[in-house]
Amino acid sequence: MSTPKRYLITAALPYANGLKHIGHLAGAYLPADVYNRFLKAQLKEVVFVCGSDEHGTAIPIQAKKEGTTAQAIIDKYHPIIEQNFRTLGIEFDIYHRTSSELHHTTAQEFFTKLHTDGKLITKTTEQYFDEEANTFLADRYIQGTCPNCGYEHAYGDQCEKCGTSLSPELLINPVSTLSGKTPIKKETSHWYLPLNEHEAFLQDWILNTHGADWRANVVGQCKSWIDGGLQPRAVTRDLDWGVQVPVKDAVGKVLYVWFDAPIGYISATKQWALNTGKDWQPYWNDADTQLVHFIGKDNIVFHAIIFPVMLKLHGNILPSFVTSNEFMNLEGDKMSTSRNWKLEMEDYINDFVNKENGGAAMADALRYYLTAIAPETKDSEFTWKGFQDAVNNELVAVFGNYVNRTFVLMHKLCKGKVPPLHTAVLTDADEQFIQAIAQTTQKVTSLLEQFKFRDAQFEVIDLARKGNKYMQEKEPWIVAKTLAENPAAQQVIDNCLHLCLQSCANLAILINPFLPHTAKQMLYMMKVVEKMLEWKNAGTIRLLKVGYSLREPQLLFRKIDDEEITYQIQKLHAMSEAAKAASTPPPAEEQAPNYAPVKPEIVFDDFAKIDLRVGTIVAAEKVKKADKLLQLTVDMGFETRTIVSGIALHFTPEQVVGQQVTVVTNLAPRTMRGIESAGMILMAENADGTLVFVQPAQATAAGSTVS
Ligand code: B3M
Ligand code: ZN
Repeated sequence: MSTPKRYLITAALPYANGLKHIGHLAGAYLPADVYNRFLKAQLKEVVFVCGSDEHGTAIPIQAKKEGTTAQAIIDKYHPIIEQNFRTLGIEFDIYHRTSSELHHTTAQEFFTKLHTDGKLITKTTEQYFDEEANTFLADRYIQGTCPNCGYEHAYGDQCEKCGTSLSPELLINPVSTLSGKTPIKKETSHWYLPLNEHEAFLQDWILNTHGADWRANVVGQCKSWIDGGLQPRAVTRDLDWGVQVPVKDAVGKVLYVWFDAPIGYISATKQWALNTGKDWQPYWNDADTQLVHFIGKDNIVFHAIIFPVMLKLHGNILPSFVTSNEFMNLEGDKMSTSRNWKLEMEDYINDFVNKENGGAAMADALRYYLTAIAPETKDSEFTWKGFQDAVNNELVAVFGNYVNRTFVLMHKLCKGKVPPLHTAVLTDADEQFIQAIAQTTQKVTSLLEQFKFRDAQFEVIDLARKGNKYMQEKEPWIVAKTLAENPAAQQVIDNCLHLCLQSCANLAILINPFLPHTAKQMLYMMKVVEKMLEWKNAGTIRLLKVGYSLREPQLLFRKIDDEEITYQIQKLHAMSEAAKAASTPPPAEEQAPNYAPVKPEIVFDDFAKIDLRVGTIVAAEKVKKADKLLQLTVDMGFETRTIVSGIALHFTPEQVVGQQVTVVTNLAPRTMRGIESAGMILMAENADGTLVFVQPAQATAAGSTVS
């Protein structure tokens, strides 16, 4: 393809049925964002779209679990997921919703065109029906044993264990997830996309045109699908949640979620155009557009086989790249929402990012580690120790340290100004370092163009490593000691720091797609505007003007302590144990808890006397000779208090440190086991006696009042 005129980047639309974890982030959103920032730094015309997938059976199933409506579920999760992404620096141009009217009409028009052009076929077949719930059982409403791996809880559309995509008829021993009963079969009519008619096209387009430039995992999965023989694929369902099938008499039928969701990329582009006064059409209709899909591994066939056939039949352009990662495991096991073996973006943000002093840099720290271990060609593994090592040994010790040393020395030895470059006295080492800057830029550019994000980021850090080595060899701080007898030595110092500073400016440009917050911090230190980050500026040593005075250095990253990772590992195990306990249903008689009787009525003034505040537990230890008591040090914002709490049988000291709690602040002090307790911590008690903290849903400043 000649140089594209414009780019459209899409990242898979997450189901708005729950919080998303770092496996999702690493799989699609982070690489998409890096690519987006890389193209934008080249001043290309780029639109980066994403949004919530709000249809399919996953949503009403979650609603049932939470005892609410499908609408309430999407309204709850859509904004949180978007905010989580944005906090971690994922810079979508639009984060749209498939529940929007614009999407419904776009998807319906798309279907209608295929339908009226005679591109779809209809078939009447027998499908599973739940007599008790009086409904057909599409996709996740049916479970059974996977014919591929034997997993007993595979869904009608997919086995979550082995990733195979399924259809309800393939399940062994199917049961309805609505009633738990064995379903009967009943006739129903649906529209199908006759994939079998497009086999030759797919064969040629995927295997011949893109066999060499797409990743092996994508080509491999498509090949095995095509080799297996393609079948007509139903694009409608008997369901009441989704986009209505725009055909008269198609009552109670909606578009299959995997038919409407990818059209969500089109409706998102339309909404972006409406918001910005631009034209959306060329992005989907002009062959000079490069369309790039970033997706998870289990979305491959939908983006590389089914959606392309839909686009071709509808007259749109086809994707130039479909880029998918393998899976990222966590601490030795597969990430799983149902088993609670995961690290949610929300949790990471609460524990690391929503903190004063360096919190924002921790978003970059996560981005760094996830890219460093990106499962581009094979599964990879997130470990907390690995995270700590990457942050402490690479970001802090190599990148941050190099930038910091450069600025400190420039202030000490060059009066805080960019020193001149004395070309007459350049050494081989200087020349080599200048070359390294240019070569790194070329390498990073070429790797990013090939979607090799992991290697590209490695090269950037490696330039900082080379910078440290160069500085170590030049030893300007030693040379400075000879200045009294040899004033000309200042030229050696100038050259070294000139090149180190110019390399720092280059590092800011090159690291920007990966660690955007860090790049901005560096701009601040260099007192330059964002325009400097344009990619074309990289590779040269003419970025910072001689004589320009720069700011004092700021630490770009902080170290991760052992306690922080121990806490995270304990938390991961505790959460997964809790999920295990919750998945074992309690005996029937335990299901209705015995509620404590309601206390006698009080007037508002009685309540108003209680001073409730948010506090943060900053230290905890067991009280000697008292099994039940923990001595807590609680940061109340305005002061720090000691509170003794009877929770030692429920929590270890490590589990409570860092927790935000609600404190009764004006309760008269009590002395327990010789310790004066200045306040009380509110707890909720479940019917089975387990305790949970009453705490704010989001990080809140200590000392905030609760009313
Ligand atoms: N919502 C599946 C997923 O989150 C699906 C992606 C749609 S992309 C058009 O894995
Ligand atoms: Zn399976």
